[in-house]
Amino acid sequence: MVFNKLIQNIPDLKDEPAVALETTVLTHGMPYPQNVECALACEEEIRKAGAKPYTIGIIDGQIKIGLTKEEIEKLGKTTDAIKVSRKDLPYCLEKGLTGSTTVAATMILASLAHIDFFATGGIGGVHRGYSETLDASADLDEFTKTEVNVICAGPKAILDVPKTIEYLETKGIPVYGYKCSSLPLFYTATSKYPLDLKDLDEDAIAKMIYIQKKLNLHMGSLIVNKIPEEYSLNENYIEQEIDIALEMMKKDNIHGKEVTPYLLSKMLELTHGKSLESNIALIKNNARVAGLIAASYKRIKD
Ligand code: PSU
Ligand code: MN
Repeated sequence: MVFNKLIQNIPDLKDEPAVALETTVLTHGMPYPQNVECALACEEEIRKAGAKPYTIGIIDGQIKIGLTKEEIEKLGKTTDAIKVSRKDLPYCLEKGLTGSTTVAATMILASLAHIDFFATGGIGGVHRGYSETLDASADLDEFTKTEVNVICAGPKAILDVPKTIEYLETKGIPVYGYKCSSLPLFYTATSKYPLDLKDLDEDAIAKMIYIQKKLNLHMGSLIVNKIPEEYSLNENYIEQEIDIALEMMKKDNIHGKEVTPYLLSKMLELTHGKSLESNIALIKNNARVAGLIAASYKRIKD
């Protein structure tokens, strides 16, 4: 039947120190060619840390766990890949389309391959103006449904950070601070938001994730890793630019799945590429830490 064909290429990676990477950041989060360079550099960081990278996407309706270099290059160049989140997966697969997967969709596909770790830049969260728009990313709820542990640089400052934190708390999603005691805010390394689960190294996090599994918590976790100090941007400066981007978004009447890509590209323009430089540095750093945690986890399990 058709469905078996869809999943026949999904490997079983439960015994490997595997780390997944998403592709929406490749197609909708960064311009070409920096997007492709960044994707390949992340794979290399994971390898150097002693783990194995698997970049995930959908090519012509086929789920790919571990895109080849050529496929990454092709996806990074194309302008017609659709942004695939949880709700879009069946549509993209049935129609035979090419799609890049968001954090939520990548978690779902990674878990089919029994990949426990996944590195990205920033996850989606509760957007500013939530009380009017009800816009909160499907990424957040995914942690309550899918057992994958996501390493990121904290919620992006374009979001409503206190509401995003409260949401994670409400849903009981662990937020582990990798060598940090305050919540990193994507472009900035520190913040006024203290972490409960703080100052942890890769071995401590790997052990906690192992316990999470043994307790049958049936959920994912968020591991927050701060942007390298030299790429950290000034918080007031970023805030100022975000306000401008949000104003433009209102004027341009942007809604739904367009919101995040729109804001990311406006931030790139407004910061004259500085946000991109920081974005690349932090993703690579997350890939490295994800590799360290995956390698440590494998040692604990064995
Ligand atoms: N944050 C970034 N870069 C990105 C994204 C988020 O800094 O590219 C992407 C991720 O793929 C994330 C998605 O899963 O945006 C969230 O989109 P939405 O808010 O529409 O759920
Ligand atoms: Mn949204």
